[in-house]
Amino acid sequence: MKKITKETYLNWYEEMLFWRKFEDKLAQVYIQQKVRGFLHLYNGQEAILAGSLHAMDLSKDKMITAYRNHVQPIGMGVDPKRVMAELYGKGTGTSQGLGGSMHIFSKEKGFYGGHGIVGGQIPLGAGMAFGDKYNKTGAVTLCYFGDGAARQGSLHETFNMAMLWKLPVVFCVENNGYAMGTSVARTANHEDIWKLGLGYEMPCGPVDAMNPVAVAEAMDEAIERARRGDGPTFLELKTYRYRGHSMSDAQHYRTKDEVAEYQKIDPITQVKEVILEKGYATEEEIDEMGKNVKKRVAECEKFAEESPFPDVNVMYDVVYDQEDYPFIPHRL
Ligand SMILES: Cc1ncc(C[n+]2csc(CCOP(=O)(O)OP(=O)(O)O)c2C)c(N)n1
Ligand SMILES: [Mg+2]
Repeated sequence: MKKITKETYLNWYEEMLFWRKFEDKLAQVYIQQKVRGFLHLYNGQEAILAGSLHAMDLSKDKMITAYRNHVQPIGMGVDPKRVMAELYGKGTGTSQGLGGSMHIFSKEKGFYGGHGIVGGQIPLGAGMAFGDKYNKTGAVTLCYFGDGAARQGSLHETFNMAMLWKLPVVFCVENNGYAMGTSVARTANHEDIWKLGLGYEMPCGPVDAMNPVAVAEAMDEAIERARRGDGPTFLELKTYRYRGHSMSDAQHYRTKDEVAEYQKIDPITQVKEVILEKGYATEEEIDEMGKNVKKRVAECEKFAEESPFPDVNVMYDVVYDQEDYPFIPHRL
């Protein structure tokens, strides 16, 4: 694995803080109704992305995930201003403002969405890996989904075929304890989701996903396995989301104390503690990083605010269009 150095820790700290503050800003502008529709935030789960990016080869590896998808494309190199603009529904957004929160996408940077159908991305991720195996690109796909999605039948069909064909994919369940408001304990006979891999003899196991080092190590082993042609791995990334399922979640299913317990092992705080302990930076330098993050978020907000909405005709460029289709004329 690439060494985890002082630079790694400093980068992790600043980037995780940026993702956190970017999402906090989204929550704020959502309440002001500048961002509409659904909004699912990633606060608390940032170590998953930080650890994964460390282990990936960003020149070719790919990522696909569910609807909690604003910060992953940023991590993979998409301009955060364009992600914020997409959420505002602006023409400068990653999908010209037509996709919105759940549908960030960038083929150029290897980020394949952004999927609102729970578990829909599991077979799609395997399909991407099939393409890479077929075309011998050497790329690996990281396919993320929630604990709720892990109970979909499509997971089992996909696991079976991915193992049969030894596809270069890492299946990652982000177990944050709840599927909307339903706890893992209430949905299955056992809570060790990683054990679903055993039935397919797929290498699998649990990972402390509040810690980017643990994620990077597990991910590195899984990616290397996939890259050398030995097939998929199933990782249960044990994490926690501080905010509700979406902005409309009243969170009656858990206590504030439970959230506070997890905040004690917050990934950003854990990284900050290592930085201070090892003398990688002083408190003042850390404050400076915080200020820089604030500035970066403000730039994204300004860009999104000032961008124009897409021209109304744009929406007809992305729907099926056939001259003799028997509908009323749909060109404006
Ligand atoms: C096929 C399908 N069924 C139901 C829904 C409604 N739904 C959206 S998210 C969700 C829960 C998913 O749980 P999990 O994957 O753990 O996600 P989390 O709440 O942690 O984001 C459900 C049932 C959906 N979007 N798609
Ligand atoms: Mg969940």
